[in-house]
Amino acid sequence: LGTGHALLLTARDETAADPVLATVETELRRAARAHGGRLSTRTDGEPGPDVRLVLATTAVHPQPLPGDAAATEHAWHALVRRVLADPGTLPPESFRLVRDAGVTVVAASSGTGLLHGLHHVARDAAARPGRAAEDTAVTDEVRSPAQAVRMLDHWDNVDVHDVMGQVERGYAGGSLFFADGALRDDLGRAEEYARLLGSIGINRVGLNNVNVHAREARLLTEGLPDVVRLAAVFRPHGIRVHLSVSFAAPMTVGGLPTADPLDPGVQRWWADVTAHVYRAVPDFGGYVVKADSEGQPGPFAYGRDHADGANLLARALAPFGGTVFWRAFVYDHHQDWRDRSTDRARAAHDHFAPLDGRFDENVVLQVKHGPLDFQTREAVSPVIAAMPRTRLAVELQVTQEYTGQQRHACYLAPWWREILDLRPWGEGPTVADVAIGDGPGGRPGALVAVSNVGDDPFWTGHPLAQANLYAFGRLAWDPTLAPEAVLDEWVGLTFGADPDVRAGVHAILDDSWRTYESYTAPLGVGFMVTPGSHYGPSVDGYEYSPWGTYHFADRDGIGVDRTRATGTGYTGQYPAPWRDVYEDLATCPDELLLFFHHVPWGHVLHSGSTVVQHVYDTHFAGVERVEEMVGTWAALAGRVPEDVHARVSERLDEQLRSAREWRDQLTTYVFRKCGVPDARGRRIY
Ligand code: GCW
Repeated sequence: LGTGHALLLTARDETAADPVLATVETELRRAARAHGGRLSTRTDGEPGPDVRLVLATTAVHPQPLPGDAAATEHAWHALVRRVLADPGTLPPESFRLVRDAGVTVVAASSGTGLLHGLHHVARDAAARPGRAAEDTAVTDEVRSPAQAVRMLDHWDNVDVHDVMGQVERGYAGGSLFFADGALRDDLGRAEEYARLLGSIGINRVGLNNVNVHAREARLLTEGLPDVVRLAAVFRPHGIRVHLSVSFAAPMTVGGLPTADPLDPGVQRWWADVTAHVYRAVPDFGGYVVKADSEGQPGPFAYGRDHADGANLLARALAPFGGTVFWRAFVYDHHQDWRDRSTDRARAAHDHFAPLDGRFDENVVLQVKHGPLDFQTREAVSPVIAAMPRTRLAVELQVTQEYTGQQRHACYLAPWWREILDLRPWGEGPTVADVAIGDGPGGRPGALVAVSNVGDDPFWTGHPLAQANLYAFGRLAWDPTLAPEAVLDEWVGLTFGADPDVRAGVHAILDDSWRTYESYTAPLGVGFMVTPGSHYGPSVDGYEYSPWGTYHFADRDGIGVDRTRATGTGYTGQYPAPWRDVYEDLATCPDELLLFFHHVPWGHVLHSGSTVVQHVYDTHFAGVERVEEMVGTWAALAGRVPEDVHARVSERLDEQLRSAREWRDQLTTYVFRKCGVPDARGRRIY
């Protein structure tokens, strides 16, 4: 604004009814304090000629406007009148942005729409420093989120749990919400987090871990005051909260003898408990459920299926407009490694595809993007194409469980774009379209991700991992944004306009996901991580385990035969063309080769290299790229805040150490299995 003036126009009784409007006002005051300029509201009289930014709800009557009493009609008066006289139809989260002759008008039908508009203007200003009021380009556009439900799930526990710590797969310290076995008294950081999420357009947050332990199961009942407080933290930013619940809660919390979804007593229990939640949190979003998975209770115990289970909760939520996010991550984690016919990758489709059409309309089936488990590279889950009569959410992992655990710099937006852009039927709708509701069934689902924040001073452990959180929100809003452009925005907002910092962060992050891939598990084979922690290499760590994640390397070859012809038949879960593309060695993409096929070490890839030489080359090259990252960052000393520089340097040192370990273990393992030397004679142990 500089010395200019901002004006917030709302109708008389609107602010009391819409808490997000108060946030818009607070944000404007903060901005004015930080960057200069003044703010007026509807009742403030005579804003004068220097109004640069007007935020108005469509409930505002264009006549009279503040300042109308004065003799002169200012330019902004005419513009605001024009917009408000005919604002168009604006859904609650949309906004209209009009720029003319140095004045910007944002109009929306709700506080949330206005807040999105304000953040858009702020982002735009930060991304284009120097773009000032004299910019006279005329704009008139409506902006809306592509995806209606944009959700972050927290895997936070109230208590600290022995193996997983407080935040399951959390790499940024303890929970922002809970400490010492209770909700924090001071929710100041949670408030900052809510503000941050609101600024990137997130509109739902799952508050607790999908593995629901005893204490957390009671957030529904005795713990409800905590949920009330957290809902109040998120509400002013347009975000609704969800709880992960335990399917066994009627027994463990309610004292009933069963949790059978067809039992009337169980149905009544869920209806009552849900009504109680809504009395306390009227805008409660609903439940998130992990059932019959990795030890969590579920409907299988009663001989029921997952539609019975999900609909039980959906019917309790329906009277209040709530939604159940039911996870499709269901597989046998007690597999016998000797059994070559069972294929974990098949499990979600085997369980859920036959249930298509049986889920109530307020059930969203939440599907991990890949068939296995958030690996660095996986094919897209075949469930996404298999359930046109079901609302589907695609689940991503912002927390870097398998992608370097926020010790490695790994910018995931390029990976997410590949996933979202894939066309499950070869042509027609993309994965993003299916989640949006533009798939064959036309049912809107959601984009969901597991959050990566904690109480770490840098929020995400690795300061550069903030870019992933930012990018998730931006891609959920608009899945067609280019990953480099999103990174550019994040760098501008985070570090300012220094072109060297911008170039340096791009050099480090743009290709970092492929770099990570290059020194870890090759060609889509997955895992090879240390069991339990999932950090660092352990090539055979899971090979004889019950978890169903094998690579089957022997002296002759490596990979999992998932073909219809000779393997587990998994390729048959895809529609054409993918069922054939993946089935045939001639068309299967290199990067997924070992996910779909078991091949000899000497098999020649489309790239022209052999599998064994590919492992050698990528692993040496990956480490070299990390060495370059270290140098690039070192050169930015003094140009970014010192504490950020120190933390990133420390993480990069660890990344380099770990990448060398991956390289040496992988190349040595492969050499010892097959005895084929590196064509370039590099050091193998
Ligand atoms: O990848 C696995 C993780 C588990 C997690 C599970 C899931 C919350 O290792 O820690 O449990 O996925 O997504 O449910």
